[in-house]
Amino acid sequence: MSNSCATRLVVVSNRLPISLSRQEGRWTVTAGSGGLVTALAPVLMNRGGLWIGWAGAAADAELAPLLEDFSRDAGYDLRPVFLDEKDIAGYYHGFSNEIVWPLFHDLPSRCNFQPDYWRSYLDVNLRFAEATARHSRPSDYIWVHDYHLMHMAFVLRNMGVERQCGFFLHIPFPPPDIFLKLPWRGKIIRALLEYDLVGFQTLRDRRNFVACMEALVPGIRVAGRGNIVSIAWKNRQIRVGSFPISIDFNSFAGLATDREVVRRAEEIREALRHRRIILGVDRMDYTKGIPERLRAIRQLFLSHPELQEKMTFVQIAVPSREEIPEYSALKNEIEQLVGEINGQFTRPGWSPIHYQYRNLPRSELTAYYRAADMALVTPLRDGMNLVAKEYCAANVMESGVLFLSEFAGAATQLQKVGAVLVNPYDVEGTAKAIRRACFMDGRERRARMGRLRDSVRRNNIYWWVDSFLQAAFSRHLDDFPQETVDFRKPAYE
Ligand code: GDG
Repeated sequence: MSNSCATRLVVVSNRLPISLSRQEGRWTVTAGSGGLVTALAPVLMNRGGLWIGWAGAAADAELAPLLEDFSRDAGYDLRPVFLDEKDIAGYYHGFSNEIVWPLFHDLPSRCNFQPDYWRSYLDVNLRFAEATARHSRPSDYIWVHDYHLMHMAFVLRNMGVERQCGFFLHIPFPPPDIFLKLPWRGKIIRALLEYDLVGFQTLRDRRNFVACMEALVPGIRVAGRGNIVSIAWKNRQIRVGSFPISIDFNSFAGLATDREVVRRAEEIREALRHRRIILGVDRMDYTKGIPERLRAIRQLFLSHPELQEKMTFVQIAVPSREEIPEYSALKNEIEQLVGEINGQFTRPGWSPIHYQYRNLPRSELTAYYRAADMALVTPLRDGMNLVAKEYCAANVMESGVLFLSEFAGAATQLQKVGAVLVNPYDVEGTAKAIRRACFMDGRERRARMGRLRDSVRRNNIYWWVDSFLQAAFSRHLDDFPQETVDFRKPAYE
C-alpha cells in the first residue's frame, strides 16, 4: 500500500456493505453481495476506516447495536443514512435506476425521464452530504462511489465543507450522442467537476466523459494524455482517469482450493453426469444479455446436434431491483425462454439448461466457478464485470475457457491475455465460438487461462485501490505511467 494510507478513508456509497432482514420481529445483519461490496470490503477490512451509506431499511433504534457489532467484526465503522419509501422510489428506483442506469448503458429507450425523480435525487444527495459532513474530519479522504451520488461533492462544497473528494463510476460513461439526451446533462457534468478526482473503469469511459464535458462546459482546458488527464476549470485542477476495478484474487483462488468447495464442485459435476458445464452468473438485469445468451445456447444445440447431451448450461441469476417493472418483465422473458429451450431439447437424464433464480453463498458460487469448463460472460454493456475475473481466479486447474462480451469493460484488459471475445448480439457467432472452444487444444486452454489468471492476480483489487489513491494524492501528473498502469506487483501475494 502507498503512504497515502495515513489519511483515513471514508467510503460513501448508496448501500452499506450489509444486507438486513427481519424475521419474527428481529433484525439480522449479514455481509452484502454485489460488485461494489465484493470490491471494497477487503480493502477497508485491511486498513480500517468508515463506510457511509443507506442501511437498506427505514430508521429503527434496534439497528444501532447490530451495526456496531457488525463494525467490530468487519474491522471498520458503518454510519447509516436512512431513506424512506418516497426517497427509494424517486432517488433509487427512479433517477438512479430508471434514468442513469439505462442511459449510461446506451439504452435510452428504457429511460423514464420523470422530473420528480431529479428533485428526489438532489434531496437524497443532500442527505448523504450532511451525513458525510457530520461523520468525517477535514483530514479524511472522501471516496464517493457510483451513479447514485454524482452530486455529493457539489452539495458539500455549497455547504462550505472542505474535504478532498474522489469519485469512482462503476458503470460505463456514455458518448455525447447518448449523454446529451439527459435533461439534466449540464448540471450532472458540472457537479462531477466538483470532485478532485473522477475515476472511470476504462479509457473509453474517460474519453466519453471528456468529450461530454467539452460539449457542455465552455472554457475548460484538458492537459495530458493516457490514463490520467488534468482539467483546468474555475481556478481548480480536476484529475480524470481510468482505473479498471478488480477482485480479491487470492481470496477467490484460496476458496477454490478449500476442501468443502472442492467436494461441492465434484458433487455438482457428478449431478450433471460429468457433462461439460457452461456457466453464466449475473444479477438479473437487462444489461447482462441473459436472453441473448440463452438464444446462443439454443442456436448451439440446433446447429450442432452432436453436442446435445454433452453439455449443460447453468445460469445463476441473482434477484435484483424486483420493484422496477422492466426487471420483472425480464424475469418472465428469461423463464419463458428457459422453458421453451428445455422443452425443445430435454431427453431422459439430460436438460440443456439448469436455471437458478437466487443468491448463492460465496462458497457455493465458487464451487460452480470451479466446476465449470467454460464461463459465458456476455453483457450487452458493462462497466467492468467482476464475474469474468472471479471465474479466472477460481479456475485453479487452469483448464477453463472465458467467453467475454466485447462490450464489457473487462474486455479491454482480458482480450489481450486469452479471453475469447464475442458480440453478445450475434447469436450465431457466439454459438460458433462455443463450438470452437469445445475442440480447443488442452495446451491452448491452459496457456490462455494461465495468462488470464496472471493478469487478474497482478491487477487485483489492492492494485486498483492503490492506483486510485495514488492518483488522488500524487502531486504531479508526470508521476503516472501514460499507458498501462501495471506498475508493481503487490507485496501481499
Ligand atoms: C457493478 C457494475 C462492475 C453474483 N451472483 C452471486 C454473487 N454475485 C456477485 C459476483 C460479483 C458481483 O455479484 C457482480 O458483479 P459484476 O461486476 O458482475 O456486476 P454488477 O453487480 O452489475 O456491478 C459492473 C461492478 O459494479 C464493480 O465495479 O464490474 O460493471 O455493473 O462479485 O460474485 N455473489 C454471491 N452469490 C451469488 O449468487 N455471494
